Amino acid sequence: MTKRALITGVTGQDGSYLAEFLLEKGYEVHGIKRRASLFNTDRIDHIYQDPHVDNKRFILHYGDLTDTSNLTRILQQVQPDEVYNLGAQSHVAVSFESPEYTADVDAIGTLRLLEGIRFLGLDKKTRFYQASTSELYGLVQETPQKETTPFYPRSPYAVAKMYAYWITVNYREAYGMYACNGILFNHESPRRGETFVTRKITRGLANIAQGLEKCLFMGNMDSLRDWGHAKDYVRMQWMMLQQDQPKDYVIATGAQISVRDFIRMTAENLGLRIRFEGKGVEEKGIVDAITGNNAPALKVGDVVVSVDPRYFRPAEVETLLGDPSKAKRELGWTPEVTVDQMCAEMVASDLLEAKRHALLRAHGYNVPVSVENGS
Ligand code: NDP
Ligand code: GDR
Repeated sequence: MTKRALITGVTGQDGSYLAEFLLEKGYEVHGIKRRASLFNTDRIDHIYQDPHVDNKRFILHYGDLTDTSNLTRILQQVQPDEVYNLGAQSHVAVSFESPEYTADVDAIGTLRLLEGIRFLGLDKKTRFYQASTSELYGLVQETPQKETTPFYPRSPYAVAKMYAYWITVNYREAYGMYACNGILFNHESPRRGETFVTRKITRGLANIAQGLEKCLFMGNMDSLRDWGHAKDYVRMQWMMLQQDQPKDYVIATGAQISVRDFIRMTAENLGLRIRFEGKGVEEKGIVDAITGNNAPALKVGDVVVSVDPRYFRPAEVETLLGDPSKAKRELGWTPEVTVDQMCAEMVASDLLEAKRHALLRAHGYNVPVSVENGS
C-alpha cells in the first residue's frame, strides 16, 4: 500500500527537501501551500506534477495553519499516514515584530492539527512529526544541549514553539497518539530563506564579489550556532516516524562555530579579503578575516562587513550546541555534510545566481537585486 504523507510548510526549505525524499521513497505526498499574490512554489517547482495526468503522487492544497476548518477538511480528504508539521512563521527576529501572529501559527496551528487528527478519529492511524527547535534552549542551562536539558525560550517564536512542543507530548500521553518532536538545531542549504544569517552571508558576499552590492550589514556576529545541512535533517524527520515507539530527539552535528567564522569561511570560498567594521569590532582586534593582518587602513579591494544595530534582537540566543547521541544510538542517524561542505555548496549556488544577474546587467538589463533584509 502506498503511504500517504501530508506536509505543512511544503514550500519552505525543509518542506521541499522532505517532499523530494518521500517521493523517492514511493509515498504519495500532499502539501499545504498558502495563497500568495505571487508564485511561492520556487522550491518545489521541479517536483510539480501536472494535475491533469493520472497517478500523480505530489498534490498541493491551499491552506493555512491559522484556519481550523481548512486544516480539518484537508486532513479528512487526505487521511494521511504521516503528518509533518513544518509550517511556521520561522524567523526569530520577525517574531518580535509579529508575536501574536507567530503564536497563532506556530503554537495554536500545531494544536489545530493535533485536534483535527483526534476529532476525525485518525489518532490511531496518523503519525505526527512536530518541527521543534533548539531555540527552546534559548538561555542555555547546560552545554551541550540534549533531550533532558531544561528549556528557557528567549523570543516569541521560541515561546510559541514551546507550546507546540508540549502539546505534542500531551497528545501522545493523553490519547496515545504517535506524536513526536524533532528538536532540530540550525540547518541550512542553498534553499535557505535569504534573511537567515548563513544565506544572507553567502548571497551577500557572492553579490559583492560580482559587483552587485557594496557592503554586508550584520547584527550580532559573536553568536555561536551548531549548523547542519537540511538534507541530513529531513531524513531524520522521516526516521523518527518509522519507530516502534514515538520519542523526541535532538538533531544536531555536535560542532559549533560563530557567525563571524561563517563569514570568514564564505569569504575564503569566494577568495575575498574582508574587513570587519563597527561597534565592538576594533576592541576585539577583529580586522582582517583572511590574512590575519591587523592593518587599520582599508585597502582597495577589501570587502567591508559592517555592524548594523538594527539586526540586533531584543533578546539574543548567544550560543547553541547540540548533543545528538540519542539519535545516533537509537536510530543510527549521523549527519553526512559538514559545515564547510555546506558553506561551499551555498556559495557555489549563490555565486551562480550573482553571475547571472551581473551578466544581465552588463548587457543593459536593469535587474534589481533585492538587498532588503530587514531581519
Ligand atoms: P521556512 O521558513 O523555510 O518554511 C516555513 C514554511 O511554513 C513555508 O512553507 C511557509 O510558507 C509556511 N508557513 C508560514 N506561515 C504559514 C501559515 N500561516 N500557514 C501555513 N504555512 C505557513 O522554514 P524551514 O523550512 O527552515 O523550517 C521548517 C520548520 O522547522 C519550521 O517550523 C521551523 O520553525 C522549524 N525549524 C527550522 C530550523 C532550521 O534551522 N531551518 C531548526 C529548527 C526548527 P511560505 O513559503 O508561503 O512562506
Ligand atoms: P536563528 O537563525 O535565529 O538561530 O533561527 P538566524 O540565521 O536568523 O540567526 C542566527 C544567529 O545569527 C545572528 N545574526 C543575524 N541573523 C540574521 N537573521 N540576520 C543578521 O543580519 C544577523 N546578524 C547576526 C542572530 O542574531 C542569531 O544569533 C533559525 C530559524 O531557522 C528558526 O526557525 C530555528 O528554529 C532556529 O534556527 C533553530
